[in-house]
Amino acid sequence: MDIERPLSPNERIKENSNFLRGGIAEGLCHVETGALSDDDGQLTKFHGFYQQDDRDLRPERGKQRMEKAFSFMVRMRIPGGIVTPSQWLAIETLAKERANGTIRLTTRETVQFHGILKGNLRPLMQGLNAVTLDTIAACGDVNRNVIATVAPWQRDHYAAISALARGLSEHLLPKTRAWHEIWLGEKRISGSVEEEPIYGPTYLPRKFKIAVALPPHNDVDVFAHDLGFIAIVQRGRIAGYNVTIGGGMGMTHGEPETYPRTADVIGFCKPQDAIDVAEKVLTVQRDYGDRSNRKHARLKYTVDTLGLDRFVALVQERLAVKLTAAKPFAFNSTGDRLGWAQEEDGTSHFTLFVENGRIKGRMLEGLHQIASLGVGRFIMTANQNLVLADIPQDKRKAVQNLLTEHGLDITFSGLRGSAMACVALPTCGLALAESERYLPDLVTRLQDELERFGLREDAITIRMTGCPNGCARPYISEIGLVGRGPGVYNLYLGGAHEGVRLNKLHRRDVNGDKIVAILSPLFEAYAKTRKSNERFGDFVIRTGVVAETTAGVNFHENLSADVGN
Ligand code: SRM
Ligand code: SF4
Repeated sequence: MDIERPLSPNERIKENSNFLRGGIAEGLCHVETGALSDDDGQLTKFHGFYQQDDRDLRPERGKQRMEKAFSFMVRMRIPGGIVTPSQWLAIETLAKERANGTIRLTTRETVQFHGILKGNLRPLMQGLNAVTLDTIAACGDVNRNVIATVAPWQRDHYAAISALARGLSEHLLPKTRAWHEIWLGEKRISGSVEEEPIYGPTYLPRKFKIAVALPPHNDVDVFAHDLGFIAIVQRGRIAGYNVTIGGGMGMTHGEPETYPRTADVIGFCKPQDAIDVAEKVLTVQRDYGDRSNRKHARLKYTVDTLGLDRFVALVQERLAVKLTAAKPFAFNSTGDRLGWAQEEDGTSHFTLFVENGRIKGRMLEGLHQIASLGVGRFIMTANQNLVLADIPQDKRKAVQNLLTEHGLDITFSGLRGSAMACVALPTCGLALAESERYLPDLVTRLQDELERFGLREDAITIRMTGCPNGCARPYISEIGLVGRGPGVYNLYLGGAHEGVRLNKLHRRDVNGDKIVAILSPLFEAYAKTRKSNERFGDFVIRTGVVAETTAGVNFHENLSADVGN
């Protein structure tokens, strides 16, 4: 990397933070404002939370010259998304008592609380700690929540991959005690010297994300991650993992040097070596990632700057064992298997569809009652859904009754079941357009069109984000909608149903009416002329609606001249 360029301001903030303490503890005492200082606002991410304000209220408060309606979003660290029923009940209580009364499941198998006032931050963290949960490194320039395919019905393999997710998360946790001191009041041992053996004092150049996939399910979108592990099952056991590096979604409109990128498969490792592989990939990114320009700091850019071969060689140099040739694998979907799945011994699992991950009202109440039965596990999926796992045979009827009573066992179209939207307005400070509050209505309109052509059951993946950062991974879905401004989106088409290929920009700046008008004839053509088992994303490429995109770097190239309204 070019060492002449100045470091980004965040590097100074991290370096001067005394291992992520900064002035957060003091800032909490300043009751005259609902906010924290700007520098501390960068550090709080490492503690799992962001300062936000209610954007719906901005104009009115601005008129009245009032401070913005500040509150905080807190994100938990839940490797593999697994919690016990009693932990779920604690999360629910905290959501009601300390946040805005909703639980928001995220695209990374965890929970976000919104609308937390400054004075509620400590009680919330302490409430989580009381049930052995935390928010450490859920955000910030560190390894984030590690996600894994959710497949409790594949018992042994699932146990292995979720253990790997936990192991990766624990191994790559920052070692600083800052979180325990600030939120739990832990006393610092005098004279103790702190260090970060893996990260060093300035942590990583940018966030770092890991996914573990269990084929044929690619529910975690493994190719969208900085680092991925694809389980290879041989003779009934996980023989090891194919390793992927260099995936990522975020980009900025109008800046072609930023782009989404699908990861490359770089080799195969044994199960016992996976954590070391992760550490070495992470340290190469730590040492070679761009610390000047945060828009160019993710691992995907380091891979493209160094070249894939050089990046892999640097990883190999640091590894005690060598990666061997990648093994064959195949994915068949990115979606969740919604509804009941039953095992031979009668154990059942129910995958609950949670529209855009927002749990409130009757759903919150129904889940409260199900958790109160005290059986099974609650597992969050990377599609923002919830699996009520390991329900014993004698409790299935009780769970089913509660699902029915609370209107949770419903049918919906293939499109709705395959839709994801990021949070966006009113809490996200970066949103340019609506997403979570708008996609359900748009899906209703598109679903009507699909029904006209007999495609109601087709699970076409559709994802919307309120800005180009890509939080719902829109660039890897069959239909992607990315906010450009109030009510307008860029429309992307041609991602693979299995999440192995990026989509391509088809139309710029289109509103809901236009989106329906563009997609309806494509749905009709798809219904009439698709090949057997052909997916919508493949169909639009075969019929020349969009060109195929392979890797990220050519994402902005070959835009057809007629892209526009
Ligand atoms: Fe994200 C920033 C929400 C998954 C890429 N993301 C944000 C912030 C914190 C806005 C901010 O920085 O002020 C959003 C908070 C909104 C709110 O009000 O809650 C936000 N991201 C989310 C969530 C909640 C979306 C959701 O609806 O589920 C997801 C939480 C995941 C988690 O539990 O950790 C979420 N974000 C993702 C993903 C998907 C993934 O990781 O699989 C991506 C794309 C993958 C990637 O990282 O490349 C993603 N979020 C971003 C980016 C762009 C990063 C980049 O490399 O350019 C930002 C902006 C940034 O970091 O500067 C961002
Ligand atoms: Fe906010 Fe943009 Fe992420 Fe949506 S994609 S949550 S608008 S940062």
